[in-house]
Amino acid sequence: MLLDRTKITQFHRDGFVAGGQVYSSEEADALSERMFAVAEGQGEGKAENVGGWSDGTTRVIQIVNIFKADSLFRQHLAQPLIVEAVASLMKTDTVRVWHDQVQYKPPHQGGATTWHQDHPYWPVIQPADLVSAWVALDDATIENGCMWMIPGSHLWGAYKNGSIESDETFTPTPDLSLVPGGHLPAKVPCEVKKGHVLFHHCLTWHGSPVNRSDRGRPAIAVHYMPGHTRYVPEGKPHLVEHNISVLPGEILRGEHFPTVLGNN
Ligand SMILES: O=C(O)CCC(=O)C(=O)O
Repeated sequence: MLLDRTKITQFHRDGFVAGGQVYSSEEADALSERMFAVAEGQGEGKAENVGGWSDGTTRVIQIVNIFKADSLFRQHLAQPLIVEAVASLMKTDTVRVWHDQVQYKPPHQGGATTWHQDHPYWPVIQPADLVSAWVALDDATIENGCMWMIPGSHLWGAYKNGSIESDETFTPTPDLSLVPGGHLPAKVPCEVKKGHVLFHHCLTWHGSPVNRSDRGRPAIAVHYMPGHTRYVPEGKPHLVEHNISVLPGEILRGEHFPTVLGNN
């Protein structure tokens, strides 16, 4: 079991919690080798999307639904320790996958993932009760661009469209009139050891700065839905929405949204 009562309480207070080790170093290496293969078009199958972003000097490689391209990543969705932990965090006995997402920041030129909340980017699913499990496939440190979080921010609802302004020190600079109490708690770095997992709520403010170190930063996030998540097609569309076969208002299930705990 990854999470005891203290850690679960910490998650509900802060909106994120470190979960501990889920893979050995060798297992993490095996996943990162497969990740590079998929990024180079040498996977067993095809991911939903292999892309990313660049500002000319830095870049992030992003792969969405790598589980469709590789059997080890398909197995990863149902990693028993992770699934048990997210079920307890989401207080559900049914867990499905919304989608997965690799973000790789290459050495020296790894780009930033700007401060944001996840759920406003997923307006087609409701309610905002999802939890993500982010596994480091090599040590994620302050130097190579680990994630940073704002404790308690998951309790504030959606901030604008989910995108949060920040300054040159990678510190959020939101409109404080939209922050409860008008005061922003200090950002917290979340270093994660290779093969370990970090959980965050889908409304927690988070981001990851550039990687100028000698070491790449490979990681896989899986965004898990509790069983009561429904398809509510309002607002802007989403990359994986074309995979949805249920009707508006129905529970979101189907072959593209694997059930990893409970009945389909
Ligand atoms: O991998 C990162 O640095 C960012 C990932 C992220 O934003 C997420 O998992 O929600």
